[in-house]
Amino acid sequence: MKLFYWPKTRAFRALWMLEEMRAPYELAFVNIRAGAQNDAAFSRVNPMSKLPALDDSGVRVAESGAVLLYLADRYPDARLGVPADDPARGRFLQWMFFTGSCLEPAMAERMTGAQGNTFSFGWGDLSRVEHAIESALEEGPWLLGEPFTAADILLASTLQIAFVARLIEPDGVLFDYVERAVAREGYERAAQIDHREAERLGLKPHPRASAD
Ligand SMILES: N[C@@H](CCC(=O)N[C@@H](CS)C(=O)NCC(=O)O)C(=O)O
Repeated sequence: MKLFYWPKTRAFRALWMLEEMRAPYELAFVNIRAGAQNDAAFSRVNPMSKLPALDDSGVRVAESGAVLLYLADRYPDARLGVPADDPARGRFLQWMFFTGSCLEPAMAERMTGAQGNTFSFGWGDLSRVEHAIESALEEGPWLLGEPFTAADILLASTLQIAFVARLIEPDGVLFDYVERAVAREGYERAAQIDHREAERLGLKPHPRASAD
């Protein structure tokens, strides 16, 4: 299993997933700051020329949500997904799509200061997105209640960015949720690898959001 990766990017989500699963993998470095994502060889892996992407013995997958869903299904024993015949699969898929379809566009909109049409835009707006996450977390520590899943990796890693960029205030239910997620051993291992590689490559380490 090869993860196309560069530190301090959305490839971190896939790294976190792989570390949670303890699956064997190697990192293939794509220096997106130097334009390596536009090389013809990588464009064949992901025609969008973006990270993350996977090559699993010739099976190529890009888009972080799809990468995590692929891994969850490929390694069911890691229990980071929900089997197709489980009634919880529907909710799991909903949250697997939510980060890329709702949270990220709402964050981008808030960042640009644009005034969107909340009725027509698929993500509504950031307030509606925050409210949806808060209501999902009423049931338990994670999106699906007790089990921690790939959907939590997507969501928590993206909320972390929203906190650092002060698009969402780092407090309350969402902050506690992210704190729980980053306390996991899988996160810690992935963060250490990301920091180590960022340092080795001369990049600045990721800032962490704090409640103060
Ligand atoms: N929707 C994509 C977004 C991926 C993305 O934007 N990756 C950034 C790094 S965080 C990238 O590779 N940018 C390089 C470029 O656009 O040329 C996903 O979730 O995988």
